[in-house]
Amino acid sequence: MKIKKLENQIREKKSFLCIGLDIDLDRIPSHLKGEQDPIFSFAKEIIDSTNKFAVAYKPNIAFFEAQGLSGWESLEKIINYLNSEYPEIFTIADAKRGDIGNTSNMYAKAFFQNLKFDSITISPYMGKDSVEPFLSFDNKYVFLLTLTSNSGSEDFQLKEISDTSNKLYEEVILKSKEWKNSNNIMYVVGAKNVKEISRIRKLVPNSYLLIPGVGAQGGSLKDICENGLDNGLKLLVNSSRSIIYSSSGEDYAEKAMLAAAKLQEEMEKYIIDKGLVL
Ligand code: NUP
Repeated sequence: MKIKKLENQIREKKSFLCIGLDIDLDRIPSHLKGEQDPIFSFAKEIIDSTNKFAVAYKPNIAFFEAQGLSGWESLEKIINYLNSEYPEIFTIADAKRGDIGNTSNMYAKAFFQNLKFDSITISPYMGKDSVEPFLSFDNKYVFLLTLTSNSGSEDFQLKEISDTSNKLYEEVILKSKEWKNSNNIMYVVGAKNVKEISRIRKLVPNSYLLIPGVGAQGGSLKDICENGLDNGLKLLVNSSRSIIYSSSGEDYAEKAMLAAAKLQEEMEKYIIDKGLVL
């Protein structure tokens, strides 16, 4: 079961690092531009050089969609490469989907059956019947956007709902626990929401939290670990740009490896400092 593999990897690698593959053609090193599929070549080198330190990869689908048909082909090659060369690694399609049930079912088929991702990010705001189609697949997981890392998260997610005095993001969590196969739900929480991370950890002590926003967005790994890391080790911290664009030269894969190793080293330190059992 893939989730067991994820748990084992976190303990073996002493890492809960997820590397975001937000691959922008304008930012990849110029020596790759002449390759037949520069996006895939870039991703392959990044994956080969960083996988010792990472337990998950998260391609953000927007970057591939922006390239049209060739972008989808690159995405397909990347997920196939991960699944064949590194089957223990957990994969997340950061697609932020969610629609009426009939349509969600098609999104689920696209990302789970066709592309064979292990999980997908979902916007929860169309409610139960928009999310449940994604939960009906065995061994496939849903990351609900709960409290996002952008400043606009204040517009709705942090607002109190008048009849409960819960914040909207809390209501998303509480409601989602009632849904069918809710054990397959995980939650996305932006790194800067430090206070809320410990609140969310208490609301869903046995669920994975995916925390983006370390690196380019300035979130602190220390704060995340203080508030979200416990013996369950059910945490994934994502960094994209600060790893994959560590260098714009021919040494990009090596520099990405060093950036990933540095984050892993810090993660290991927090695991040890907290006295957690590996
Ligand atoms: O709340 C969120 N914040 C966020 O940055 C939810 C996300 N899925 N993301 C994604 O994480 C974002 O779209 C990007 O793919 C990645 C963060 O990238 P970076 O800031 O580490 O480069």
